[in-house]
Amino acid sequence: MILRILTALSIIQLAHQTEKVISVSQPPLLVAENKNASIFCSYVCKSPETRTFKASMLKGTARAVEVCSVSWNGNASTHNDNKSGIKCRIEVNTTGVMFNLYNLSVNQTDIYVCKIEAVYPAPYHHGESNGTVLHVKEEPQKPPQAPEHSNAMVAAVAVATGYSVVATVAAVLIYCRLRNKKMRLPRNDYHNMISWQANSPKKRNSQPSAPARTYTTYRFWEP
Ligand SMILES: *[C@@H]1O[C@H](CO)[C@@H](O)[C@H](O)[C@H]1NC(C)=O
Ligand SMILES: *[C@@H]1O[C@H](CO)[C@@H](O)[C@H](O)[C@H]1NC(C)=O
Ligand SMILES: *[C@@H]1O[C@H](CO)[C@@H](O)[C@H](O)[C@H]1NC(C)=O
Ligand SMILES: *[C@@H]1O[C@H](CO)[C@@H](O)[C@H](O)[C@H]1NC(C)=O
Ligand SMILES: *[C@@H]1O[C@H](CO)[C@@H](O)[C@H](O)[C@H]1NC(C)=O
Ligand SMILES: *[C@@H]1O[C@H](CO)[C@@H](O)[C@H](O)[C@H]1NC(C)=O
Ligand SMILES: CC(=O)N[C@H]1CO[C@H](CO)[C@@H](O)[C@@H]1O
Repeated sequence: MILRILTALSIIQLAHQTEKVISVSQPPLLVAENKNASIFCSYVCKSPETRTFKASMLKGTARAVEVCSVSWNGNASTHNDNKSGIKCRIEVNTTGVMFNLYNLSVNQTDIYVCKIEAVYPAPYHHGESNGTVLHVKEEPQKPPQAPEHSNAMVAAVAVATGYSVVATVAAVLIYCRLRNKKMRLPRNDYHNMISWQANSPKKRNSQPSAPARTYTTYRFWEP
């Protein structure tokens, strides 16, 4: 009985050890402001006899899609790509692996997990990190549209200003004309005029509101 427990314990310890031969870490969150992103995965391998490594980038919570991978043995490396449609370039150095992802689209926002494997010689080990949540943002508005937009704003403001000036002048003119007629007007009409005057400044102050902002959604060209 005791022997069995000890054996079980040692198996658990062994499993724990093999799990920790390669530890991988990467940033938990990354925001891609344009269509490119670079995820650096650092790793520690406690098996110095390992000659051949493989590093892969897995996409999704199920870690089922391999975006790209690289195998290296000393100075030589082979690179596999395009399994997910994401363009990928990989750089390896002694501390980790840099995955450069290109031409990402918003709907490729997902979790991206680094997996490092000690392929040769045996025993085989592997390590996976908790992954990077990559948030691909929509590309900002194209710069050439900005001046056009502000020109339109300036024009609208100018028109509004001109309109209110004209309205003011017209109101003053009408007021003067009515004042000249005042003596001849019955009292009722005078009251009407006063109430019209009281409404007038409100009218002038309510400028036409600025034109609604036009959001131009950036769309990728369909192939
Ligand atoms: C994304 O990377 C590609 C390839 O290096 C480059 O040509 C492009 O200019 C980059 N785009 C941005 C927005 O940085
Ligand atoms: C790797 O280095 C060895 C010598 O250390 C050399 O013979 C071999 O050609 C190199 N391979 C590459 C792909 O550079
Ligand atoms: C490996 O690359 C990363 C990312 O470019 C860099 O931060 C790190 O300093 C590099 N390490 C070495 C040993 O060159
Ligand atoms: C993701 O977006 C691209 C264009 O932005 C589109 O071509 C593609 O079909 C979309 N994929 C999915 C799964 O929605
Ligand atoms: C990864 O997640 C596990 C459980 O969610 C946690 O215990 C561990 O600390 C995490 N590792 C890193 C490097 O954040
Ligand atoms: C970028 O991705 C879009 C779809 O997401 C595709 O239509 C386009 O051809 C790609 N551009 C390049 C340079 O690969
Ligand atoms: C989607 C796609 O283009 N897949 C190609 C990736 O590259 C391999 C060869 O390495 C092709 O066989 C696939 O068709």
